Amino acid sequence: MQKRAIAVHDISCVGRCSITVALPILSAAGVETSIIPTALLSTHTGEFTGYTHLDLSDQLSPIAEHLSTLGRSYDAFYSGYLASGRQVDQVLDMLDRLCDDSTHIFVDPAFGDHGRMYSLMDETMPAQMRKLCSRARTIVPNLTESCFLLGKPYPKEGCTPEFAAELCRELLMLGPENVVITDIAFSREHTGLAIQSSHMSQPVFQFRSRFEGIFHGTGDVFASFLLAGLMRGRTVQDAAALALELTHECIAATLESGQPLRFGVQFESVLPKLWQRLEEAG
Ligand code: PXL
Repeated sequence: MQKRAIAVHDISCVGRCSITVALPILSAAGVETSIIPTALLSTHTGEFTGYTHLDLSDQLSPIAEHLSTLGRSYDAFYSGYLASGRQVDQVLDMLDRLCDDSTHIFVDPAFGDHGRMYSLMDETMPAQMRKLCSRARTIVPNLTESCFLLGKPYPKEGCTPEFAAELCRELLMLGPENVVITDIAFSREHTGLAIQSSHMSQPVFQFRSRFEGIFHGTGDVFASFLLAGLMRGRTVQDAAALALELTHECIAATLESGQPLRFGVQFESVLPKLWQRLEEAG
């Protein structure tokens, strides 16, 4: 049976993030994907100025209410960038309306990076997002979001394996079964993931060589590849390894193309490989 997901993110018209990444990646994995847009922006807020921003909070409950009458169930509920801390309560309400016990609730907190919250975020976001993480089966925070979620200072001087393990342990205590932290690095040369599921006593780490630069939207690209792998039956560690490998290839392709980095990473050329690798997995 074809799998079905619902993706709850903003629409950034230009810049390859959120829905413009989640939708093509999940579709390329063979997953039917519906969307609920949380905000409409002309670009992401990372390396652009003068962007437009329309908060779609007043649409969320009516959309969820209508969708709940359609008699459809979802194999995965994928939440990403939300326009405000208040929207978390609306997303929690969506979980009640649109999900059942078998729905994989997959949460990318998507509110910060590089030690800071994104430009339009309000202070309530970390505490609100903790509530959503508590309802999730899998969470995919980056190092910055993990620190904000747990009220810990961002390790400016670098992360240690002990600190990464502490983050994983405390994030698991919020309630999810699987924690995948991105942007984990113990040296300048590598970057990667800390992965821990509730049955594990320690995280496992996966690394790739690090490219110099800030690559917008890679969190969304990675999370979308990860969910694609999970929905196609991979284990968390296998799906994470595939997502890390493919994200690395997207960055390499972007650097080779010479495109300005604020337009996001070139994931399009990697989609055939995603399909191929998921088919191999059977
Ligand atoms: O990729 C995360 C993201 C999503 N949506 C918007 C953003 C960002 C990161 O800056 O600004 C609008």
